[in-house]
Amino acid sequence: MGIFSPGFTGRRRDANPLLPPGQYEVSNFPVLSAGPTPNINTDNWALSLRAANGDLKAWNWQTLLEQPIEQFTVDLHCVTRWSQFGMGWRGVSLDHLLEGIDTSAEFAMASCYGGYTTNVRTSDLVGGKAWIAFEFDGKPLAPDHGGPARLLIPHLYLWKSAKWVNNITLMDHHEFGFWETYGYHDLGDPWKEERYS
Ligand SMILES: Nc1nc2c(c(=O)[nH]1)N[C@H]1C(S)=C(S)[C@@H](COP(=O)(O)O)O[C@H]1N2
Ligand SMILES: [Mo]
Repeated sequence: MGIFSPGFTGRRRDANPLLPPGQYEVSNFPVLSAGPTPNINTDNWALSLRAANGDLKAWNWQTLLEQPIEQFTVDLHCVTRWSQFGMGWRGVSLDHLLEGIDTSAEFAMASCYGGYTTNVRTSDLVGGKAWIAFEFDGKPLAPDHGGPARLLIPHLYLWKSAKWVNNITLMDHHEFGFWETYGYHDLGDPWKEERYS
C-alpha cells in the first residue's frame, strides 16, 4: 500500500463523486458558442435524421412537439472545466426519433443552423442517453443555449451537445466535426478526461 499524506486523504474524502476529474461545480450555466447565436423562428425550424442508407426522417416544430416528451434531470460537464448538477430539461429522446431508422452505422455527425458540426458515435445517441431538448428549467430553451432546440448528450463533454441542431447523419465512415478538427477529442468522455486528442 502506498503512503498518503493527510492532505491527500482529506481531499479524497471531500471530493464530490459526481464531479469528473479536473472539473469544478458551477450553478450559472455559462454560455459558450463559436459564433453568433442564430435567430431561428419555430415557424420554419426543421430537424432531419439521415441513415447511412439514405433513409430520412424529418420534423417541423409542430410534429416534434407531437412526439413523446420526456422530462429528465442531468449533470452537464464542459471541457472548459465547469460542471453543473441537477439540470432539469424537457425534450424528445433520440431513441424515439431514430425508430424505424437503420442505426447499424457506427458514426454520426450533428449539423446545426449557423454551420457548427460535431461527431459522435451512434452508440452515444441510443440507450436513453441523448435528447433533442427544447425546455430548460421550466422555460423554453434560451437562444444562447441552443433554442429553440439542441442536441443534449449529457454523458459526453458539452461541445458534443450541438446547439441549434438541424440534422444528424449516420455514417459508415469516420469524420471529424468542428472542434474535433481543431484537436478536441474524438469521443469526449468526461470520466476518462477525453478532452483533447
Ligand atoms: N451550434 C453550436 N453548438 C455548440 C457550440 C457552438 O459553438 N455552436 N458550442 C459547443 C460548446 S464548445 C459548448 S461548451 C456547448 C456550450 O453550451 P452552452 O452555451 O449551452 O453552455 O455548446 C456546444 N454546442
Ligand atoms: Mo466548449
